[in-house]
Amino acid sequence: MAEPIIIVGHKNPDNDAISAAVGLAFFENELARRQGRDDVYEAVCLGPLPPETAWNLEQNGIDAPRLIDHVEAGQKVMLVDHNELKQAVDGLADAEVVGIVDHHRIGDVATAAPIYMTVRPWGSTCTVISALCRQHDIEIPVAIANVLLSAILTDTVILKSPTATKVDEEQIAYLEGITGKKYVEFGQQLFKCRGGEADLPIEKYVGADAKEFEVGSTTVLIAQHETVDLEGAMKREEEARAYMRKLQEEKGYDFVLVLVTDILAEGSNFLVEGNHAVVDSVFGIDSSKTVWIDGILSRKKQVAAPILAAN
Ligand SMILES: [Mn+2]
Repeated sequence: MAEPIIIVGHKNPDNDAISAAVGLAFFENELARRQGRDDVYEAVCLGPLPPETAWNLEQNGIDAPRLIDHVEAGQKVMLVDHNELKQAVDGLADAEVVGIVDHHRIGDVATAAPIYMTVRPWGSTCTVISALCRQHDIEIPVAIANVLLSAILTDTVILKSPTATKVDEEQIAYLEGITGKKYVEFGQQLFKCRGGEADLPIEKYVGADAKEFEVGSTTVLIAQHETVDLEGAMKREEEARAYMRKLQEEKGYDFVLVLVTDILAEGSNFLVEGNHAVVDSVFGIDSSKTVWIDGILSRKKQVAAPILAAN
């Protein structure tokens, strides 16, 4: 048997990097069989499986891709979900890249020979792979459809991300038809695998996506914590507020606002520590305690902009 052509995603793999390797290996093996080629394709990975990937592969009876840390010189490789050397497997410069399937900007991987390259500006690499299967009339088995669907959902944050496109929606609908799954529910199950809320260090909860803004002569901090488990997130409200007060005192912020955004319910809880007069007048609320506002998803457009405009 020929030595396998390996299919590999980026370092520090996410669900899309691993699911795309599994999905593309299915597609390439099927295509080779139809075309009477004896090429064999093997999905591999460069790091541990994210919890949602481990769960989903197990549910579908698919073995985890083999873990590797480098490739030998001359090894034939297909890249998924990346095309930049600094994200790629060690040794790639001396290997032979024979294909790329991706949804990122074009980086710096150079090849000696012409290759197959399918790059689309869609929400996930698995969207591209689902489209490839359909284009080639390759019927997707339920297990592989679950794998592809999972990564479209995690990469597009269940279609809520600004990176989600019409094509992602179409492929989700197609894969729902095969798997019999409802995508919102499945997406929620996947995000819940991350466990997240209870284990997240509080400085990440508050600070992972925090930005300073100048409001008049003062500086404020506006942070956003996105979740699919609002109840779990709000169990940590007191801890979050204590950390917000600490930040406010240390940095001299006029106020610290944390939006706890439920991406499924499409709204946000407003948590304010410090001088809440500005937030109150802009949004017509009393933020001395937590207030929910429907429809608030974007810190930039719906929160920071009106607060800055009010001064
Ligand atoms: Mn991706």
